[in-house]
Amino acid sequence: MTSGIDKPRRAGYDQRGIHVLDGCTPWPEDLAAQYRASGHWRGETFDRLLRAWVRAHPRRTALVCGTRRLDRAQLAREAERVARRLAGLGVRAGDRVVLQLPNVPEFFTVFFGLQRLGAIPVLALPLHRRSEIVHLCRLSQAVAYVVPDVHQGFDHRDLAAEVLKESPDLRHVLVAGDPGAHTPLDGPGAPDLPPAPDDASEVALLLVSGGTTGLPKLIPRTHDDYAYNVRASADLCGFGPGTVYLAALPVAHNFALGCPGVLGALHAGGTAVLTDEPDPDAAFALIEREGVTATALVPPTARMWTAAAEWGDADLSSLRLLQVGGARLLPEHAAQARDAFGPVLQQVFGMAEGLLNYTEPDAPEEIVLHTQGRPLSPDDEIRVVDEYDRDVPPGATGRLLTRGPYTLRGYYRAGEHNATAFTADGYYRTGDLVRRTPTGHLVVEGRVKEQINRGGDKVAAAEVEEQLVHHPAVLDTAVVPVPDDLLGERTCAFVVPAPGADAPGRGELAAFLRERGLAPYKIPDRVEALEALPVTAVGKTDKKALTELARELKGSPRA
Ligand code: OOB
Repeated sequence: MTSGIDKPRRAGYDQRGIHVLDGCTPWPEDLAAQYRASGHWRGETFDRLLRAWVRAHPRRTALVCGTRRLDRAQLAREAERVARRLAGLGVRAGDRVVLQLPNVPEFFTVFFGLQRLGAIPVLALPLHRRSEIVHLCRLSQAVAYVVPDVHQGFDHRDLAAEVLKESPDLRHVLVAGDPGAHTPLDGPGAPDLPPAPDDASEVALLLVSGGTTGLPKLIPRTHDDYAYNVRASADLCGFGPGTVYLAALPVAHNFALGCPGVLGALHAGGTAVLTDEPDPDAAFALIEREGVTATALVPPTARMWTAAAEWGDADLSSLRLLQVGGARLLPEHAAQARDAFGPVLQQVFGMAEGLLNYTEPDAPEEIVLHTQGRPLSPDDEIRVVDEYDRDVPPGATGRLLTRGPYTLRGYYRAGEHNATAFTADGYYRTGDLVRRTPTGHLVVEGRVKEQINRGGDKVAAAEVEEQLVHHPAVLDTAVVPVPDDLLGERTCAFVVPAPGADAPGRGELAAFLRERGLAPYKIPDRVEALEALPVTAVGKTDKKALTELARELKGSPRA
């Protein structure tokens, strides 16, 4: 199954002759030149960066996970071993590999192993299931899929067996742990490796977007742009050799990976502690034990930590930076966190697509409590516009458009979607409604995109709707957010039963969606039957009216 290994290939093409950047939109040359000239883009690949990090401090601890500790030299050696293993299986530069691992060291040995080969990790989230993974494998034409054996009671080997059947390009499933019927990640590999590709303008990784349409999109991040994302974030957050970063959010997500995240800690000469248990009991014990100095949370977890810190007696004095982002943090919750943890709070408004906004570590309290931060780069271009793309007056709320040195110019292989997701001059339409303060900080006021933000987990309404209409008793459906005290929002699905059918209840639809392989966090929290969906004057489903209705129904008994 390793056809074409020895075929000579042209630079930039994978072994099937597909251009690696096929479907990726490069930055215009003049802007690329500007980003290089200003030192944002330094021509360094992640493979080179890892080597530099090892040379600087080979014995310094890179990763801690439970009782396991890897220094930088060990991390690089393990990555090289994975690279040989994958090369032995025929994985080559430019190939895509879906990586679905939780917060364990193997995530990084595989990530850097792929970087060594010039192969491209597609970073699936641990909670993604058959529907998402098959889509990611097909869209990226992945040749391999890397999974844990069992994680949080879910057997990823069974999932992988199903994915294999439905993904024509997928040749290998590699398991970190007990491989079952698949290939072990550990094992013999190629005796030699080809030279590491060294073009930093190539794609280094593909991140999964929160999505607004039927299926998740892939976000190409180049070495140049993502290394800048990591370096500039680490600088702004004051990361250094003494940094001990606790990754309590999934490292497959941009926030914990590179904002500054684990990669930022490694870049700065620090250490990353990996955990899958963000609950305060487990996390506080780790903070004490490892002397954690920085971490990142979504708002619901931040609230749990705040409550626990107010009552508990854990020694959290090592903590210098508590980042909260991914969803709206109410000012009163921000104030409570500040009271519980001291002046260490930082708000982060970011997106896998690129643009990052941070409140500065020395920002006045007013800024930290009431804004979601300021763009990271002096070359981040921001526009706040109305529905016709006209700039709104200063300080008014409008739609956020952005372009810059680490914001994508197009989703991967998504020509049609890109035509509406970007302006003609390359601004990304974030779908967020913001207002800009006189200091240049942004306040997130809402969104125009049809996405539900379930405590940081993003649910594209259309993706759930497209699954629901497959149910024989569902004629039509619309999924909208409902406010929720803890998660900020939950999902409500309105369903119109098919003629003659009884409206299916939540339990039945949840089982149906699980069966169809949808990630568990996308399953509607609430289901309401309607005779017909309300429509707007132009005949489209009136989501505004439905969102209002969901709000009103909130207190009533659930279906
Ligand atoms: C982060 O990335 P994604 O790709 O999961 O989600 C991006 C979207 C934003 O467009 C916005 O709608 C929402 O999540 N969001 C926030 C927010 N941070 C993100 N909404 C309100 N307040 C905030 N602070 O979520 C992400 C990526 C990198 C760093 C941090 C978060």
